[in-house]
Amino acid sequence: KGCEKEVDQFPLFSFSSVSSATGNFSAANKLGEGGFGTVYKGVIGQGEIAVKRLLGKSGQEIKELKNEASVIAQVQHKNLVKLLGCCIEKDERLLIYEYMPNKSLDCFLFDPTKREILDWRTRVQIIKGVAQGLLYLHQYSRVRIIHRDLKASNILLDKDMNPKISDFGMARIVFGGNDEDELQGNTSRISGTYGYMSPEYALEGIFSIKSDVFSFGVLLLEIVSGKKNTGFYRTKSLNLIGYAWDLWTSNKIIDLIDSVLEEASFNESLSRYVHIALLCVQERAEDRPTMSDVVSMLTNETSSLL
Ligand code: ACK
Repeated sequence: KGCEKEVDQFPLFSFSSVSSATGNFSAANKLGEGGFGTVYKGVIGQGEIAVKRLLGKSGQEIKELKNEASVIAQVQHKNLVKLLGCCIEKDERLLIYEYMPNKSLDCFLFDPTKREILDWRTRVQIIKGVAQGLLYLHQYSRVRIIHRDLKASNILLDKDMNPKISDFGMARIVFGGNDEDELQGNTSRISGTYGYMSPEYALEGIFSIKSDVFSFGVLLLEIVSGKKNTGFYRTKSLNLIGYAWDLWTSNKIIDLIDSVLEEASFNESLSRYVHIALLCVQERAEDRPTMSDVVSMLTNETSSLL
């Protein structure tokens, strides 16, 4: 099934309408940059939009944009960012998304002044939402999808601070197989974000739903601790890879908790969340829970896995 066909399933926007919605892609409307190009804010009628504009015209970049469109064409969930349409005209490749007024989780979590806005209740809402979105990708959607680049900057927040997973440029669709551990792929082009990457992916290019679970665990630790994962070490081949699992397990749980949360909520659920995260960042993929296990651990007060 060709990607072009899937892209065409979306409402097509004309280049001129998107261009005027974003003030001709003016610098003032720029939301940020990604590996693929630039994201702009725009207004069409009453609605606000975010436009992802592919700049590079290389085969790889076009492939990633098409990949993103073909993946997102398959999915719809309250915790996944919604694609409203696209534009393919001449040399232009645009993806048009719903606008997320609170931008990314990254902006809140690692900014000392904004971090305080994230009270425990909001963090729980974000953690549970991301877990639901990822579970949907892994198991509820018509196909199984491995995101491969889950991280704080790819979690967007709506006006009520509900999280939406974004950036499907690296996602892979895997078909068939009921045994969740069997659903894996292998790549020699290891791209993603060190620190969130599971050891088997960083070292050998093996990705699976369990490598997403690892990234989720790192994200969960970041949300609870308010600290960015920056643990790195050198491998035999002298590449730097994320070493989150050691960094976090070497600390006592209490030391991990974000100081802005301490008095209000060092409670049982907080330490439960750290335990869940530590299960997710285990070195061996087969020891990690599935997202379905994680969601039930997050929602049930008691679980045999804890
Ligand atoms: O962290 P940010 O402010 O939030 O910077 C990145 C940047 O664009 C590059 O990805 C922001 N961004 C991406 N998609 C959206 C969206 N749908 N609504 C609002 N901001 C977005 C993201």
